Amino acid sequence: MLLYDYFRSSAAYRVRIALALKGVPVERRFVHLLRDGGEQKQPAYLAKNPQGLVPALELDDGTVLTQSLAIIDYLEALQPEPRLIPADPIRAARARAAALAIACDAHPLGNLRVVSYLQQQLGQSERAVLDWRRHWASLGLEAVEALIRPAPFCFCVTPTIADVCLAPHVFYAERFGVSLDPYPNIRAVAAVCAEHPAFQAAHPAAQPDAAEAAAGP
Ligand SMILES: N[C@@H](CCC(=O)N[C@@H](CS)C(=O)NCC(=O)O)C(=O)O
Repeated sequence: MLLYDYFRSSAAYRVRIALALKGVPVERRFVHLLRDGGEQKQPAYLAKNPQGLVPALELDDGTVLTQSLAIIDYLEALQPEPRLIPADPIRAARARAAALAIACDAHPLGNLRVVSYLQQQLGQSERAVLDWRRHWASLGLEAVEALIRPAPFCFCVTPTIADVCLAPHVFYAERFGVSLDPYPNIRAVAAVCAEHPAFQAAHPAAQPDAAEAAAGP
């Protein structure tokens, strides 16, 4: 399988964590979201994912899956262990709720195309865009803080889909200067995730395209 990836993409980071947790090997192709006007908007990538977003997962028969949570559902069906959706229906619903609070409610508002539109089409300043990012990232953290019950991961002794979505959101929030001080539950879970080898392997700083970006102009 081939993962179309970008080191700083929260959505791709979710898929990298799920792949690492399940021990599913993939090849990777890096789609640089900023280079040459955005490689995600170029015809070669749009042929894979017409939505022009990463991640995408190309299967060995050429089928392309898009949307991080749909890709993670596929991985869960392909390789059920370790489970990312708890067996208990209430816990499963809660883990999904935390994941969706991040992936559907908070993350899209900080996405590159959204903030580029704010700046380039609506003439908002860098400062206003930073405030925007922090505001929506914080609301996402508030929502998750109230939902999770660290055990020591969000809901269980092992990571679930909630942790898979939370770690990238924490990375994003901290990158833009949001403090985790008001969120003790999230701080506890983030610390446990930071010690877990799958989360470490998936971290943006550990990706080959991060090194390339650092070495670039
Ligand atoms: N809901 C999608 C979101 C994918 C997404 O927004 N990806 C971002 C990076 S995190 C992207 O490709 N942005 C490119 C752009 O905005 O042009 C998913 O979960 O896969």
